[in-house]
Amino acid sequence: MAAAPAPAFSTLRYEIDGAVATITLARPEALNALTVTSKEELLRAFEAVAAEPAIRAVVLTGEGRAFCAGQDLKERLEPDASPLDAELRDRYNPIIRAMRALDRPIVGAINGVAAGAGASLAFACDVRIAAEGASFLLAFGRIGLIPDSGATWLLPRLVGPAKAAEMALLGEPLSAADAERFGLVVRVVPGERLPEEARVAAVRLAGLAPRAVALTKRALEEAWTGGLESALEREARFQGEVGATADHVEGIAAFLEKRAPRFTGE
Ligand code: T3D
Repeated sequence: MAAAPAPAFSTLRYEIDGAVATITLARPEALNALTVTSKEELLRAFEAVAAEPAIRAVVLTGEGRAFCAGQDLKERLEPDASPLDAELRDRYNPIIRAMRALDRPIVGAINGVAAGAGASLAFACDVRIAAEGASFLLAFGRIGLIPDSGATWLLPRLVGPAKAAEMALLGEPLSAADAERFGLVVRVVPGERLPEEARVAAVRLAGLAPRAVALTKRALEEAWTGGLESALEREARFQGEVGATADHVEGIAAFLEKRAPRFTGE
């Protein structure tokens, strides 16, 4: 099935290539810092993915030398800027929810520094690959704020509570190499290789059985909030669902016939 034409945006690029959508934050002159418009557009981009079943994987990346420098601090000083709690509830939190609720995997191609809410965007991806010069920075303490946009929940689960506390309280940046050591990124690659590495990972994800990928993402997500008992029961429920799909039958047939599977989402 062909994907619908890509919607138009002014602060990001939204490109579809086969079953993969690539969202590129594109305000490089401000290190892709997030304005009201870019937050609204980013949410709209994830909504466009959610509405398009032909897209089976997403790459999120940034243009230029940064992934995203978080809230645009120049815009924050404008007299009509929303109060911080409203800005989080109305603009940041919906993006993080949309990313975590999306039933397609998101590959974060972390091309440079990911700071503040930009780091949270990276944490909300399902798989992260980093360029050698990339880093993660909870730059909140320096401006008298607390980590937000899901960072206090996501980061300890990704790197462990001790490293998360160091990053959150002391504002220590995490280099790409250390991010790999702590399991935050799956791989560090030379910057020029990053787009291709991210594309290969996304294409691979897009070739898997869509319902199984969706329910694996959900099972991993829900397992964070419950005990082993609820995980066992959820796995049984989800497995019952994917076990009844044509893709499961096709997967077994392909294995036995020693060929690549042709998954259709049925
Ligand atoms: O609405 C709300 O406020 C609530 C939500 C809050 C969520 C948040 O994200 S709060 C955290 C906001 N982000 C930050 O505090 C990070 C600020 N930026 C930095 O710490 C550094 O720029 C970086 C560590 C990201 C990169 O450092 P460096 O030395 O590589 O670059 P630079 O020279 O500092 O920045 C280059 C340009 O980008 C510079 O502009 P200029 O001087 O060339 O015209 C700089 O002002 C601009 N820039 C960088 N970050 C931001 C930014 N402009 C606006 N907002 C930014 N966040």
